[in-house]
Amino acid sequence: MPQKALITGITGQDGAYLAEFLLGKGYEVHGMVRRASTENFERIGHLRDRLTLHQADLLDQLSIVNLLDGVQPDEVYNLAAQSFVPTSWLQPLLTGEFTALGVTRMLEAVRLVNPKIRFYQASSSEMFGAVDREPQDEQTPFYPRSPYGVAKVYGHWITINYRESYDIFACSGILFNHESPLRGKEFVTRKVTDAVARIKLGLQKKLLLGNLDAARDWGFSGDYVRAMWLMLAQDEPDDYVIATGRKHTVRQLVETAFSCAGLDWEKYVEVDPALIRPAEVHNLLGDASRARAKLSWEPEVSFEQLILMMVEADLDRVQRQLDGRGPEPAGYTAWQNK
Ligand code: NAP
Ligand code: G4F
Repeated sequence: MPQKALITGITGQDGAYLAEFLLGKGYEVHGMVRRASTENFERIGHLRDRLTLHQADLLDQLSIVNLLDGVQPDEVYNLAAQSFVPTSWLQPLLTGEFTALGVTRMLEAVRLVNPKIRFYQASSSEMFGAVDREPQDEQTPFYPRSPYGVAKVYGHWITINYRESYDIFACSGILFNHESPLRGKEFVTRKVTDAVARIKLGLQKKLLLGNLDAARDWGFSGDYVRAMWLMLAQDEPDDYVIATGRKHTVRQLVETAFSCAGLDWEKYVEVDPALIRPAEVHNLLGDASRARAKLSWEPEVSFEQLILMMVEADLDRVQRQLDGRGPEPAGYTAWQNK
């Protein structure tokens, strides 16, 4: 019998990479999707006939209990969340419902349906926030700076609490920023690589950005979903920082991305004060020593390879649209070897 995995957030960036990764490992993969008036399956279009999708919602406890009861998964990966930090100031209550209480709803369903299910929670380096030390590891105190970061701290601790209270195999992956050609276009890396492609191909003249001095530890989503799976494959549950150990500023990101297309970024980029956040996380740099030692996990894609991969993918996509050929379905395999 193949192992069965259920992924919440399967239509998102990580959900698509994780689904493809688990299918490659021989898993039977199920995905939870919320009802929408039009389907939103672009990121998993190339996998659609190998997945089983089920409607349920993080806001609806009974729908999650029924889903777990029907699927009877061995592993649950809880990736669903309101994941965009600026939106969390505009919709703080909804962010708390999805990103914080949604985790408790998932854990309650595991506890009620089958406490032997192995559970992965998508925690975030945003929990570190206003850091007082560098690099950050599993012992670094949290000081979240947005309603999103606060909600993720709740999700992190409730996961640990269910592990300690009910002996559930629950792991929390504290993942630093990870990107790919499937990243949402509102996040800074993809906003930049999409703009580079559109500027290069004559469709855009300017790129408005916020804080160019913020620094992040950026890795590749395809590397990070492998770490999620490794966490659930251990003898004991634990929490792990997943990061590359290198950081770059947004300014360096912009410089790298524009130079991939032979462009001088200073001719196109302007700072828009409206994009500066009410409270910023200025610096994040991760120390993934525990993951290296216990999971034998290493990132395989460097920052420079990642940005080049994203610029090439966006150039290809925009050129296809200009040619009237439409977007190419882009999955893990398609970009893995670039
Ligand atoms: P993403 O692309 O924004 O995907 C989020 C997913 O959550 C989408 O599939 C979305 O479905 C789903 N979702 C949102 N609200 C839902 C609800 N009420 N019920 C059911 N599904 C819902 O995020 P990502 O980058 O893949 O990140 C995956 C997870 O890792 C998130 O929890 C994020 O907070 C966390 N994380 C991400 C990073 C990173 O750098 N990418 C770092 C640390 C932690 P729709 O398609 O219907 O909107
Ligand atoms: O790409 P970002 O929006 O990612 P952020 O806020 O770090 O959050 C992402 O990573 C977290 C992990 O640490 C995840 F938990 C979370 O779900 C999400 O995936 O912004 C990165 C930095 C920020 O400092 C922001 O102020 O880029 C700066 N920035 C500058 N100009 C901008 C822009 N960010 C965006 N989105 N758009 C800009 O125009």
